[in-house]
Amino acid sequence: MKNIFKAFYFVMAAIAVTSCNKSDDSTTEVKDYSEQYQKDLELIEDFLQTHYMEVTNNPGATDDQSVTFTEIPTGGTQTSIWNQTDYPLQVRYVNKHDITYKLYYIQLRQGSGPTSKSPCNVDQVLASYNGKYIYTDSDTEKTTFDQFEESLNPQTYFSLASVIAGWTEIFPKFKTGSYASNPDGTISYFDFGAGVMFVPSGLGYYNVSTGGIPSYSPLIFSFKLYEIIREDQDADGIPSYQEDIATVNVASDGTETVINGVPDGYVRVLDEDEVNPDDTDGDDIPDFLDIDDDGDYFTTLSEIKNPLTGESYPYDEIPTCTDGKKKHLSTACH
Ligand SMILES: [Ca+2]
Ligand SMILES: [Ca+2]
Ligand SMILES: [Ca+2]
Ligand SMILES: [Ca+2]
Repeated sequence: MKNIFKAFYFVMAAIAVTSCNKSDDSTTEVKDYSEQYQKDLELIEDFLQTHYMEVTNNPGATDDQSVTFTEIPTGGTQTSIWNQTDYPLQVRYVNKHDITYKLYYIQLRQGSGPTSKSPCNVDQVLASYNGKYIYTDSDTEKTTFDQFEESLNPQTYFSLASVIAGWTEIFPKFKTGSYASNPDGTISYFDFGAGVMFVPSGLGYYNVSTGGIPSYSPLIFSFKLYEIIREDQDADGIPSYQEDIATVNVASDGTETVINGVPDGYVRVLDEDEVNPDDTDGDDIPDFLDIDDDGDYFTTLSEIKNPLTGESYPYDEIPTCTDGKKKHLSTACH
């Protein structure tokens, strides 16, 4: 039963990704991930060392927290992105394709406000963004970039479960802000999370050429997180972000440290030979895809139902068992 459900989920995910592909997509031979990553990292780090950035501060306007990149001219005194300290370069290490990716990103602003919240890595986001790819100019042999897409007034949400891995990994680091409707029907956004990510092609489109981006391009996305929609992938009444039960920290050498009981905004599907810290009953189906999280043969939906109202309890009010765990996460009661 559970395996059928799991297979169904993967089919759905595959359809979602495929349907996003544009008709001009083309694929080339799949190169060795490790070799390509070294090239991408070199290009990204050279970009960071040879360019500076400028950030617009214009609260409530469309260009607030927009960022531009410019090559430092010969003899120029501008401080490179690499060396500047106004917006420290941060790194998220990501284990994928048997390598540990160094995913550089910058928080222009994390995002704040009374209803501010972070998406988990399978929620939906409403975000404006500007996409560029980095390449070596064949004439000058210098590292440069081209813009391939810009979305300033987003109308549609993207599921972080079905976009490039760079987005899936970085958006949970940011929060929404607040917004207000204007008399003319437009919306002004304030205090939203805003950032930049520098994505190796292995966490981007890799061997696919799409939407004007050549295959094997490292990408730069600057983005603003305006709003999110919580997902409940397994429809068990508990939003996926509340089925995130462990923190996984990845060190630069790829070593993973797990802190159980502390959510980190990321849930994962892992291979069957790997222990998944976000899988309570250890049946290889992580909680966010498991309709019976504790494996006691009572569905989570039935275990979190308030017998008086017939409705699901809000997460904080789900009763606990004698072992101190919430009902749907303990085989001690149901
Ligand atoms: Ca759920
Ligand atoms: Ca499970
Ligand atoms: Ca579940
Ligand atoms: Ca159960």
